Amino acid sequence: MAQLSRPSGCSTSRRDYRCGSRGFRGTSAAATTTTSAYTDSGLDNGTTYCYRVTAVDGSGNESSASNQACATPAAPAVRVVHVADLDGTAKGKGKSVRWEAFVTVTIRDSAAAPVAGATVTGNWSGAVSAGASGLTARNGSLTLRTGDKAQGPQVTFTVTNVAGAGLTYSETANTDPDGDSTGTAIIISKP
Ligand SMILES: [Ca+2]
Repeated sequence: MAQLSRPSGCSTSRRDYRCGSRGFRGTSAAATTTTSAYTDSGLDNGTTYCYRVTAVDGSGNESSASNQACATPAAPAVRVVHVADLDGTAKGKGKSVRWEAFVTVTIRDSAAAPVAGATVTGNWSGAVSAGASGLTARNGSLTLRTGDKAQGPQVTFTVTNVAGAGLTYSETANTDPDGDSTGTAIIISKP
């Protein structure tokens, strides 16, 4: 995007003709505006667009054009992220049949850098049926817990989504270096 800026000294008075400006893209007028800024949209990324501005007064007299200013729009950077590890632990509650499971999820990007602030969403199934979600910390990890309500021999945690501003989740890249999960799902057994 490029903006055609208000000429210096332009007042906000509606009668101030200097506030009326006409932008050019190439050799034809791209837009006419009476406001202080203009956003040019619908452009192609990677293509350079150059602009000049003229001012037009109430009688249609047009100034000479300003110097040219150029800009090249680019697509926003996309960070592709995946689950780099799932680890599970379990804790018994004395003689109670109930127990608690914990899963630590680690998110990394395609350069293997830890991803902080990613929202990990998943669900527990088996000994507990519940959804769970949370934000990764600086080291790219977060730990989710079932609470003291697991009843049954084992519980599975499955990651259903990883989301965040500028992040794209690639489930097919999920992995687990120690092999105790598929990278997407992990089974945790009663202690
Ligand atoms: Ca693991």
